[in-house]
Amino acid sequence: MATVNSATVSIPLFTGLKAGGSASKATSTAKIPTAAAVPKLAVKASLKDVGVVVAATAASAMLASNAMAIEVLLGSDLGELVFVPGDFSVTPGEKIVFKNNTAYPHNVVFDEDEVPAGVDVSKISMDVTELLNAPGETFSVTLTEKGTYSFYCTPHKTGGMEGKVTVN
Ligand SMILES: [Cu+2]
Repeated sequence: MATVNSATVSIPLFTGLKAGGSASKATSTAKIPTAAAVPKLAVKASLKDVGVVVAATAASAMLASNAMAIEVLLGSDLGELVFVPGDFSVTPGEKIVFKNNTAYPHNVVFDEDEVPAGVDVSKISMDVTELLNAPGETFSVTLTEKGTYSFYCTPHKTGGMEGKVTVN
């Protein structure tokens, strides 16, 4: 079972929300009487929050329905040079699927100084000269040795594109 230590994928307690329908319904009923600039802004903000909740719920449902794999995005939806999530846990043998999202090319290389003793990073890393260039392109790896592993993206390491996975 995948666990994600990132706040972005936690499910807020938001009962009564049905994905899809509610948001569009809210739009059609959001007719604000004239000279109501401030309430209009408030409606916009709450609609935005609804969108975030729907996205978070979908992500969690996806992880829950696929207990033996976790997906890690390369590049955030906003184009930031990060792994999403950047710090997570898996069980031994669970598949980790790194997927190109934004701001590619990316790759995934494990740090030989920050893996459990005896792990050969060349067997779990992409070649440092190899890059994922296309949207949605993936690199999958399965870790069996318990412990903490650090990894990074070669082109963006200096920009801070680093991540950590704990196998437990
Ligand atoms: Cu990168």
